[in-house]
Amino acid sequence: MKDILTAPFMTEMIRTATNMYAHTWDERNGGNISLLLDEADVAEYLDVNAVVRTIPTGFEAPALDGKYFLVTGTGKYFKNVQYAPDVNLGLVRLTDKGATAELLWGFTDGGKFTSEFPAHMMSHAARLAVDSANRVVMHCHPANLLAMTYVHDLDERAFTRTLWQMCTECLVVFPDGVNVLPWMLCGTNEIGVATAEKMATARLVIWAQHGIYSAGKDLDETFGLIETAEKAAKIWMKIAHLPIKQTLTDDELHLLAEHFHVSPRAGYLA
Ligand code: 2HA
Ligand code: ZN
Repeated sequence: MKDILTAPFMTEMIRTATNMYAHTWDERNGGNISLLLDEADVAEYLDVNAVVRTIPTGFEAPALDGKYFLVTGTGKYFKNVQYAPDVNLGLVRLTDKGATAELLWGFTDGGKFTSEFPAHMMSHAARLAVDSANRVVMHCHPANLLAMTYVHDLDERAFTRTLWQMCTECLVVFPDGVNVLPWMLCGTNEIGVATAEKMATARLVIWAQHGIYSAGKDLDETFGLIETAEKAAKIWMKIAHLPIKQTLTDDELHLLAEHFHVSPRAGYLA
């Protein structure tokens, strides 16, 4: 059996959490990440029949039955992940239609997965239904996107168009745009269901006055989605109160879409 701390999925998870903290997106215990793993990859490092303990999830997600996830722990700080991965991360397998998580590694202080586990797992199921390559769900609290939710219209088309107009790259990176949830109580199955519904049509879902969810095929891509949207939000927060002389026009956005072979969300450009 190889040392799990040398597994590429582990080293990338640790690097990503560390980098998210460095970006100031994950103060204190803010934020959470879940990464879908293949059984064959896990089996190189762990005896998949050796269940350390079982943890009830409080929800059902039949589509994820038998699936393995590396996930951040509840109450754990991203800044500490690199120093004690076995305490701050856990590797679980869902069983019982998703109602039970079997812990195979980690959470060695008796801890468990993030309080946002329902939103993560339901989002995985929603994204896998539209794209079988989806592996990652990521949540964090980037300041400029959060700030925008206080002063910008929360209409999804309007919010998306503003972000697209702030940097040339945005439309190319997230042509599906951003979906927006109004403020809701976090850590519940209800916000999980609502987030997953929004994930069916976009890989970025804003939680107003709280943060953002992102989904993608790997940790880099999922991180990059947030990074790009947050950069656009930062520019908007710098300029929104100034007299605007010019912006990216819809014609220019169409030109970008054609050149980079992406399909902007239907109805979002004139
Ligand atoms: O886990 O970010 O939304 C800490 C959070 C809750
Ligand atoms: Zn949060």
